[in-house]
Amino acid sequence: MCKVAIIMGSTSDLPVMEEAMKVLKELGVEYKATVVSAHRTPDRLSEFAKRAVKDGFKVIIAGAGGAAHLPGMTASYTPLPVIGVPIKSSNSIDGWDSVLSILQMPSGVPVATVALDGARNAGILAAQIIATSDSVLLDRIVSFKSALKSKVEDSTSIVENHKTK
Ligand code: RP5
Repeated sequence: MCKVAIIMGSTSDLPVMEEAMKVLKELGVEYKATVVSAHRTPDRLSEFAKRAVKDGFKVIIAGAGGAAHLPGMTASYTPLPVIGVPIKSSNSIDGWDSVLSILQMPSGVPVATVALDGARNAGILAAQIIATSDSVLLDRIVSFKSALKSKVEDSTSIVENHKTK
């Protein structure tokens, strides 16, 4: 059963949201992805969000651009944690509209908002949430973080030995 649902407002969001899929695959976490538009398919949104627990999901990643109401409205329907990905879309004013729409939720209805186009972090955060009750996945996350650390440590000599022209 897929524990992570990835929803996005439009197929045009896919190039950004694919980064969440890639990292979840890297970490061995199965996901189910689909398009749900808050404004254009509101019934589909409420149906999806209301049955998400029954469908076995543990966390939802929702990405949208412009007047991005998908993550917040999803969070209003479900007790599951929702991670919001603001997207710099074709109808966006530099992405700020999307960032603020997703970030500025009213008290009581949180959406864990990642950076603009930050779908990779959304995938990592979703995996970390699942890993709180999955020790095998937790070990994978520890290795993943350790690889990040090694990459930085291995790169320090580039700066330390750099000679300006
Ligand atoms: C939002 O409007 C979608 O999430 C997308 O980011 C943006 C543009 O959608 P399309 O016009 O490309 O379908 O609702």
